[in-house]
Amino acid sequence: MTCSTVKTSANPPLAVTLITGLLGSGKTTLIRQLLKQKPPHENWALLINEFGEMGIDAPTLQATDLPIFEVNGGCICCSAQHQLGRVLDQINALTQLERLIIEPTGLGHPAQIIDTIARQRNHFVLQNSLCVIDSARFSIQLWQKSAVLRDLINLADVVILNKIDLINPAQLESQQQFLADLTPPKTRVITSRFGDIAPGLITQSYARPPLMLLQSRGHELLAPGLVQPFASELPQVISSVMHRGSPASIGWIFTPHILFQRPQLKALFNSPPPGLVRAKALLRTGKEWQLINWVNGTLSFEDIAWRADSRLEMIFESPPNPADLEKMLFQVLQVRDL
Ligand SMILES: Nc1nc2c(ncn2[C@@H]2O[C@H](COP(=O)(O)OP(=O)(O)OP(=O)(O)O)[C@@H](O)[C@H]2O)c(=O)[nH]1
Ligand SMILES: [Mg+2]
Repeated sequence: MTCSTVKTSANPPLAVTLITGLLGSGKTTLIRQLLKQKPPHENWALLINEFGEMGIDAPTLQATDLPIFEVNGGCICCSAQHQLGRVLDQINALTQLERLIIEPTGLGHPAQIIDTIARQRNHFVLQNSLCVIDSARFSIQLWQKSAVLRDLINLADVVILNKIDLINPAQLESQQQFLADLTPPKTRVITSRFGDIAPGLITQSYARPPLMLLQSRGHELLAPGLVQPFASELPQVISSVMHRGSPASIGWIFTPHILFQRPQLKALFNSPPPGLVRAKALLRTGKEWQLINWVNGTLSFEDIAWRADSRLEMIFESPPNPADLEKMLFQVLQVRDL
């Protein structure tokens, strides 16, 4: 698509769809499905926010002919909030857009994002917010333990129980019942496999309760200096960055000469490094590249049209020891010709 950079004040506010959910719940997968449903005459933009520095999600969406704005290395609800304002200004300068889809990090607190959009009410209007739940991980215990999850669900217009292929009908029924009993009642609770929701959901607007009591204090703001490059001992590393907070993230970008061996990768994630909560990567595993996801103990590989470099991002409960991780990674990679 082409978007000119001249805009008149007559344009109505741009409809925003916010896609929230805990780490690895299936937000990017849902966006890929939504893009398949996009009417050809409509122009959308994507704003993808990742906690880690490396930027794994945006390249997986880049095959689509859309403007994609990335904010990496922090959450747009807190540490990267100024970047959210700056990116919204850039998006506002584009004309002919009909929708903006925002994926915040799986660690983010959406209230601040909603507030930022509300402050720009002349330019943006939050049409709907969808919270994606990993039904294989959802439980009353998780609900009781995670104030962030409670807030995500409370703030959402639509709750999507995703990954229902991984649970049995009795578990699904009890989760649906639990969500149906919430106060105030959710307008819509739907189910999905790999984000396969019915078309049209994101064109609907929903009435929101005027006041909501949030329970999470959000997460810490990033102190300056918390995110820093570190000296990698691995071959062909272009960049290696660590965020020493809690949660913590660590990531590497390698030249395309590095080949990652699938059996060794599987072995690594079979006994994952202690405290690992999420990993994702775009890696050269043969002639081709693959998107690799590790969520909740499950490792998956998916072919992807990416050739630029190999990049790996891991999120930990607290800062890991980079040297220990690099020892593990050294067993997995080989230097090869292109
Ligand atoms: N079995 C199953 N796996 C799913 C489903 N939806 C998504 N996944 C997988 O879950 C993993 C994480 O999906 P993503 O879409 O990257 O999740 P995310 O919420 O964007 O992750 P973050 O951005 O890291 O928070 C991927 O391996 C997906 O293929 C589903 O309905 N069933
Ligand atoms: Mg994602």
